Amino acid sequence: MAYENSDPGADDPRVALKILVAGGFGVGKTTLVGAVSEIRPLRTEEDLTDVGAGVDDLTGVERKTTTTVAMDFGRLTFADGLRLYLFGTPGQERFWFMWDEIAYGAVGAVVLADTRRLEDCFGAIDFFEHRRIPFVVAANCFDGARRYSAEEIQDALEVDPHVPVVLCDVRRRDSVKEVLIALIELAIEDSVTATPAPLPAHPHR
Ligand SMILES: Nc1nc2c(ncn2[C@@H]2O[C@H](COP(=O)(O)OP(=O)(O)OP(=O)(O)O)[C@@H](O)[C@H]2O)c(=O)[nH]1
Ligand SMILES: [Mg+2]
Repeated sequence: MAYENSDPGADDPRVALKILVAGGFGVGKTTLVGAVSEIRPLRTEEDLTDVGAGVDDLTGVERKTTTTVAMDFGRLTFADGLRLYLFGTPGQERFWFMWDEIAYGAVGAVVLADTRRLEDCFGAIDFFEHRRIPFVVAANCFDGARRYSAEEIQDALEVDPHVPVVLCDVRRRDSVKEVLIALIELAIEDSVTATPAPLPAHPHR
């Protein structure tokens, strides 16, 4: 797959797809969308001290000062005319009631994982498995965290062997693109081999 236009907004995309970026609290979803978006990303950050004082477990992300309370939104266009609209979900469980709304019409998802807190992404994996939305697991390699191979992470998560597990650094644009390309390839593969699940009724209709 080719990379994006030098002026990505100039041409109309031939195909536009909605992609979700999900995962546990503080795993790097907002960072990922911001690293790759060709437009200024929409963010809904609130100060952690106001929103979750005494509630949020900051273990592993002690330097984090804000959290997503609704969603992130960004856009990425590849040179072959494929445009991705990226929707980042809020990570904290008390905001998960919004996930169905945000997920509506998505063709695939990135489940971001932090290998120091792998269990935090189980909720996201369950969510996409139940809705039969194709997903890749992307392990965000935080500085200082022990490195595991993709195979080790796949074993630990016990996900279906056809679910790609990719190591990434969500701060790096090229690294995020590799994750997104793996997801698009999976979504294309799934669409030719599987009967697509019927689109669920919109949660507010
Ligand atoms: N060292 C390091 N820090 C990272 C990395 N990825 C993200 N961070 C930092 O970790 C924190 C988490 O980033 P966010 O992008 O806000 O995480 P999030 O998943 O959107 O968080 P919520 O929306 O609150 O669930 C931020 O302080 C980032 O700067 C990484 O790969 N390495
Ligand atoms: Mg966020």
